[in-house]
Amino acid sequence: MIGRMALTTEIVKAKARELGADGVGIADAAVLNAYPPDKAHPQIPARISPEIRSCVAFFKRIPAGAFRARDNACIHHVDQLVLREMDRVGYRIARFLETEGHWAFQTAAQETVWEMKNASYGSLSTRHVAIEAGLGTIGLELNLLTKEAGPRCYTTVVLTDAALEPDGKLTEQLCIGEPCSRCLYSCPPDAVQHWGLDKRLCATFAQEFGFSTIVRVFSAFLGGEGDQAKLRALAGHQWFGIWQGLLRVVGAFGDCPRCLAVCPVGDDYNRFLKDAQREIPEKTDAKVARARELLGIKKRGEPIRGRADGRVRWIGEDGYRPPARRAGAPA
Ligand code: B12
Ligand code: SF4
Ligand code: SF4
Repeated sequence: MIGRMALTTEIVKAKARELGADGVGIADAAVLNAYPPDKAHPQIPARISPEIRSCVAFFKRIPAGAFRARDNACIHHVDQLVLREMDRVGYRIARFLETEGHWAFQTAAQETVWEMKNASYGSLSTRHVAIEAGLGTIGLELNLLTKEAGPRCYTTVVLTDAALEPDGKLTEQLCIGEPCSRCLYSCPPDAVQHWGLDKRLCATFAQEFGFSTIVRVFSAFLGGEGDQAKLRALAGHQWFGIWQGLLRVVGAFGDCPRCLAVCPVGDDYNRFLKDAQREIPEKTDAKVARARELLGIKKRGEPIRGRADGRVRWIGEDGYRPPARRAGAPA
C-alpha cells in the first residue's frame, strides 16, 4: 500500500486557493501567543485552545467595482456576500484538514467577546494573524493592506493542531504612510489617527445602525414621558435602519466604504478605481494641515503612539519603498 503523503504548507495553501481563498498564509501559533496585538487583552490562539499549533489565514477580496457605486447599499450587500463566501471557504479548509487527519475549525470572523475591551475585540484579531502569516501589513488607518487588494478584503483564520511550516511575516511596509494620508482625508467623521483610529467615531459611520444606535434609540423610547413622547421617539429613521439591519445586516455593519475605496495600495486600485477615486470630496484644509503635522512628526523622528511598544512589527520594520524599488521587482 502506498503511504499517505505528509501534509505540507504547500498542499494546504494550494487547497485553500482551490477552495476560493484569494490569498493564504500560515502563521505559527507559538509566535501569535508570544506577540498579542494588545498585551492588556491578549487575543491569542492559546485562549481558544492551547493545542493549536498552526493558523491558516486567508482573505477574500471585495470586488473593486462595488466602490464605484454611488449607493452604499450595493457595497453593504457585496460585503455580506464576501463574508458568507469567506466563511464557506474556511469551513471547507477545516474539513480538508480533518480528512487529512488533523482537527481544525475556523474562528467566528465577525463576533466580539463581551469580556474583552468593552466587547470591541474578537477572540483573535484576524488582521494581526493575517499579517503574521505574511498576507500584508497594517495601514495608517489600521486596516490590513494586501498587495493584491489593498484594504479591500475580509480575512479569517482556520485553527489546527497540524504543525505546518509558517510563512513568516513581511518586513516591508505596504502602506505609503504620512505622505499619502488619503484614508485620513476621506474619513467622514475624521477618525483616522497616526497609525491609530478613534473607534467610537469610526463606528458612527461604519455601524450607523449598530449596537450603540440601538441602545440610544431604545433609551429615548423608554425615557419618553407619556404616550405622545413615546410615539415621537418611535418616528425616527433609526428604527427603519435597525429593521434593515436585522433583515439584511445592511447598515449594521461594514457601512462606510471610504478608507477602503481611496487607498492606492493593491493591484485592483490601478485597474479598477484610480480614475473614479482620484478626487476625495471629504478632503478639507484642516485635514491637509493634520496630515502635514503627522509628516513633520515622522520626519523629526518624534515618538508616535501607534508605533510604540513594538507595534511597528505589524506596520513593517523596513519602512515603505515603492513597489518598483522592492526586492525582486522587475528591472
Ligand atoms: C470590532 C471591529 C471593528 C470596530 C473596531 C475596529 C478595530 N480597529 O478594532 C469598528 C466598528 C470601528 C470596525 C470598523 C471597521 N471594520 Co472591523 N472589525 C472588528 C472586529 C470584529 C474585531 C477587531 C479587533 O479585535 N481588534 C483588535 C485590536 C487589537 O486591533 P486594532 O485596534 O486594529 O490594533 C491596533 C491598535 O489598537 C493598536 N493598539 C493596541 N493596543 C493599543 C494600546 C495603545 C495605548 C495604543 C496607542 C494603541 C494600541 O495596535 C494595534 C496595531 O498594531 C474584526 C474581526 C476580528 N476578529 O479581528 C473586524 C475587522 C477588523 N473589521 C474589518 C472591516 C472591513 C472594517 C471596516 C472597513 C468596515 C466598514 N467599512 O465599515 C471598518 C474599518 C475601520 C478601520 N479603519 O479599522 C475587517 C478588516 C479587513 C481589513 N482589510 O483590514 C475585519 C478583520 C473583519 C474581517 N473578518 O475581515 N471594526
Ligand atoms: S470605515 Fe469610514 S469612518 Fe471608519 S475609518 Fe474608514 S473611512 Fe473612517
Ligand atoms: S490611503 Fe495611503 S496612508 Fe491610508 S492606508 Fe492606504 S496607503 Fe496608507
